[in-house]
Amino acid sequence: MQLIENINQQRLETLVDRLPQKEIKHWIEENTLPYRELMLFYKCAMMEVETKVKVMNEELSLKYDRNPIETIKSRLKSVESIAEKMARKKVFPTIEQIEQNIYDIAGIRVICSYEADIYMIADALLMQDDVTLVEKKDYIKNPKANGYRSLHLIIETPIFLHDRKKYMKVEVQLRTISMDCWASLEHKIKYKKDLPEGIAEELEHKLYKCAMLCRELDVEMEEIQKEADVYLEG
Ligand code: 0O2
Repeated sequence: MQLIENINQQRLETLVDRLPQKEIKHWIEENTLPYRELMLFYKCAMMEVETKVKVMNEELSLKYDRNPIETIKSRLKSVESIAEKMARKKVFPTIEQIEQNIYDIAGIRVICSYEADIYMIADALLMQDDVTLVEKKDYIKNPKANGYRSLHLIIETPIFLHDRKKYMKVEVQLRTISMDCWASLEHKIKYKKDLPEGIAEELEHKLYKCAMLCRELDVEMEEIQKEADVYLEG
């Protein structure tokens, strides 16, 4: 930190252009204490949001007699992944710049039963008066070219420290079981070494077809649930 603060802004800009991921990781390691404190704040924010989602699930499962949420997973972004993103986005290596530019350090993944549940949970979360929407990417209404579907929200929420309140950003990814299944497997396949060009394209095409099947499955299952609801309510 000291080292970075002693460098003037202009030098820093030239430096950061050349800063490879390895050096950013080294900077993080040299600034262990402020970095660890920042990570602790993100961990607290993650816990806050996870609790909010769990509370909603409890309440909604009583109301609808079924759990709209299947699983909640949370993770703090790894040092390697933060360093890679900082290098890619040319973020200056300071604690403030990390906070201002990297939005997905604290991440919650909410796996819902149906697509309708995703929007119900997202709306309910955004209605809470200590939650502010920073960014929304709806890859369900607008899937990515490879077939990836999920609703991504970046929200800001306060954490209450012993002497102050601090606002932190948390990424919330909401998806159905089949969207999650596809994304997990696609991630594993995609990051499995370099594939020859022709093969890579062929696999991408097959993965896209699987994404469409997952979409069909979501629609069908939701229809079946609706049919069952008619009998259960009646
Ligand atoms: P991890 O380990 O999950 O954190 P950028 O990261 O700069 O490209 P941004 O805005 O962060 O941009 O990206 P976006 O579109 O909001 O998506 C980021 C995260 O969504 C990824 O995190 C994945 O978790 C997930 N994601 C997005 N696209 C895909 C996809 O095509 N396939 C799969 N399997 N997951 C996807 P990270 O940062 O990659 O890693």
